[in-house]
Amino acid sequence: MRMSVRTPWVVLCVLGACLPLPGTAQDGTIDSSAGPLRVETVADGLEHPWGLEFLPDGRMLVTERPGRLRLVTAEGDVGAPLAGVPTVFAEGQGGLLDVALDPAFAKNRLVYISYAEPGEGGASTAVARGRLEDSALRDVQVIFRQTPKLGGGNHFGSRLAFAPDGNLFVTTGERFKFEPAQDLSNTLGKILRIRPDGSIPADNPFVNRRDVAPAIFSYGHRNVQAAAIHPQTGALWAIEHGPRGGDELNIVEAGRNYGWPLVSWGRHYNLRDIPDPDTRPDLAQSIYQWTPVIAPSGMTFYTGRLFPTWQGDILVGGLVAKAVVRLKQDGKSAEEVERIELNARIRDVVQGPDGAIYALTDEDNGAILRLAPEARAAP
Ligand SMILES: [Ca+2]
Repeated sequence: MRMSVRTPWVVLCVLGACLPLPGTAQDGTIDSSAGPLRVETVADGLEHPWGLEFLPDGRMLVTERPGRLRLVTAEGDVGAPLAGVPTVFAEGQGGLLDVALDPAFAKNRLVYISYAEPGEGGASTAVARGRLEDSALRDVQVIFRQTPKLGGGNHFGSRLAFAPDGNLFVTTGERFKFEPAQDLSNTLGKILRIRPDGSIPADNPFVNRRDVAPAIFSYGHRNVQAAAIHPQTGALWAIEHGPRGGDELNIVEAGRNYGWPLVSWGRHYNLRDIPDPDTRPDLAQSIYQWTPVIAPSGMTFYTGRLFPTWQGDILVGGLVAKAVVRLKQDGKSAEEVERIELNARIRDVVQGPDGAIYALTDEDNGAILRLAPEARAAP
């Protein structure tokens, strides 16, 4: 059975009988197209956890939006905040955001974080990296920062995704200021492509234009908080928040304009009009959109062994949907096929080394949830 996204219930299924229970996300068994799913809280007591990454040793690195980075063991023991994390602008949607491991982490121990960086004029999205030790990030360097800093607490992005070629994609937002997403002299409302040390790849699409910020890979984005590399094509796929309606899934191509705020599937609350139609031939077309919104957070392509029927599927967290949303995709197009209702704002979705699905709940007392099949067929 499938519950409405607005209903404040979870579904408890026992031996095939499903019973809705009130409350927040909790341990139990819920129904899914892959059979009953066991949902368990691996750890809680995390304040608005935002990004999660597994280390090769099975531990997790988790960000908390107020500015803490912690190690969490597979058993759920939550470590003290790591030293060395830069001061963040922890207001509104700002704070410590995503975390990513260097592709050569096993050798260099480098960890990347994105965050809202405070400074004169307000804040802006920044990326830093440091070497992970058990109690600290060491030798932390800021490898990217937007300029100038701006007032307001909205639309900082930001997800980090390493491409197969070793470059780092950084997604941003337009700080709720609309037009900057079309202005190529800044990095607001853009997806950026940098080298791991923050330098600019020589084959970025606008490196030969002096009037363009050279880190720009694509533009016309509103607020991109979900991004992942397609496991077969190697392309970056990203999902951004629409205004009132119009969350969109985009395949991100070099140099392309994704339209915001010239066009949108949504309506911009009552602040201003976004013209119809929802796209134009000269603008990149999203491959899927949600109206009403799910409020997309983190995403992953599922490639694990626990869910054979979900191979290659997109799993994206929904803040408003309070669910993990599953989409089928074929490398060129995608379509939602299922919502795994969790009755909590979901901020990130990650595949664990065990093939289970891990989700962060965006709450004052946020949790790491683990989703796995309740019972597996005998071999
Ligand atoms: Ca668009």
